[in-house]
Amino acid sequence: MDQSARYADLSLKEEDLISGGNHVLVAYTMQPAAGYGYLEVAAHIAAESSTGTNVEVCTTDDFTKGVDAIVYYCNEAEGIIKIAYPMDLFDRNITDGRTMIVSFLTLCIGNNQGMGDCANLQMQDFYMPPRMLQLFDGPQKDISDMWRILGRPVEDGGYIAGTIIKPKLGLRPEPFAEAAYQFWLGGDFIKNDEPQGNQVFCPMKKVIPLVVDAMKRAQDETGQAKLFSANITADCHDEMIARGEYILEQFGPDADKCAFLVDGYVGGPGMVTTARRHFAGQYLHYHRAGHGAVTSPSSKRGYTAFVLGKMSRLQGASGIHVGTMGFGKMEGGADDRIIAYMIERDSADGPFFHQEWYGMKPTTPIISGGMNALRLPGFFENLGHGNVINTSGGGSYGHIDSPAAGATSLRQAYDCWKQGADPIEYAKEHKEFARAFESFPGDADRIFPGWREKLGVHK
Ligand code: CAP
Ligand code: MG
Repeated sequence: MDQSARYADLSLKEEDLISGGNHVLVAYTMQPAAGYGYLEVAAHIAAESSTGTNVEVCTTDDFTKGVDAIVYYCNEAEGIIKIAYPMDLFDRNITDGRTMIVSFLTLCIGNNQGMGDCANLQMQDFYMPPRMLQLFDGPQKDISDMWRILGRPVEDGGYIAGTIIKPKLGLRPEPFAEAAYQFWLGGDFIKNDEPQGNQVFCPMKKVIPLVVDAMKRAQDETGQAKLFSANITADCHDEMIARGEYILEQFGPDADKCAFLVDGYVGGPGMVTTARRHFAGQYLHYHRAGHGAVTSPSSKRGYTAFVLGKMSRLQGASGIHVGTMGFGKMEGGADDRIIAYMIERDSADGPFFHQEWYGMKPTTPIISGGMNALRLPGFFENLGHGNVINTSGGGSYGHIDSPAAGATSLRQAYDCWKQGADPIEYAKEHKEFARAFESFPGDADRIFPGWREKLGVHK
């Protein structure tokens, strides 16, 4: 049934919808199934995503039609449609009137993901009007809180050298804590790897006290504050609360130095908001493991990594993994810097919509995945700054001297870029950075051809 007469109005102007302030705008790539018209399917998507279904129903009244989602842009040649969703469609808390990402998802990326007349549909960008922004939690803590703890300027405080305890799983409490201590002798920030929690061979109630002790010893030895990001991911709300409360109790006077990690993609919005609201005083670290199922460039459904990042700021993530923009091991490219700019700036352009954030705190770009000291200078050059948290697991524990040397090499990579120095010349004066070349010879050969001769390394 062609519903375009009701659910499409291509005369609507985007600037009018934005100035009206009553609509969430969404841009999708869309391909209809064979045998269906482009506008027909777009209109059906708007119907299924708001007030309709695949047929007219007798219960629809005039008020209902007033909250129809409307296709206002539909370009088959580009494969792009844009839909305006009236703000009132979205669910609001009975507790405090605020809105929720799960409602945005269940409408805008819900039934429309499995319609028989639609071959694929992927959200590329969305625009939140000012009033809707006010109804999201947004971040409570941000990178400035980390810079403050590290004794740095709270603006432009610079690069936070981090790692992930590796191997991903398999360490028992004592070697786990030792790995943390060894990195903290050179680095700032350590996270649980995304699957680490309360495995039987590394119970949380055994390993966390040892991590706290390792942090204290590293702080005493270096005279520097250290940071940890503890994973509280769990299916059950009560379990998450129990984990978080236990961890805070163990960190005691250093509890402000402990962020909480949530595997936000697999855990979902409920889990993210549980952490955001119950532990509002902790930096909320959003790990996105699994997101590639929908965000991979090979996917034509769901939403993009850009959309995931933008949603995480609304949910209140203090920081989210944004990929390595082609410089690390995961999928992505240099243009992914647009994700970082959208979550860290107060005014930014997405692929389809400009977004003003009206002072909502920024979400830190967290850079992770195959990174090491050799790959970082190019990364910083592409992004244009180093106000990020970088977690280099292999890049730290794979350094041939020590995890601390690995950490120092990461920090030196930032310093090298910041100075605008030539990495080879810089390596001649900085041992740990130089030894990163020997630690990761494949990367060194690819990024710095001829490095052996220039650095006098002959084996
Ligand atoms: C990186 C990592 C990160 C992913 C996250 C891992 O380890 O800990 O979870 O890279 O990817 O488990 O692979 P390495 P993203 O530093 O040893 O690669 O940040 O793109 O979500
Ligand atoms: Mg990991």
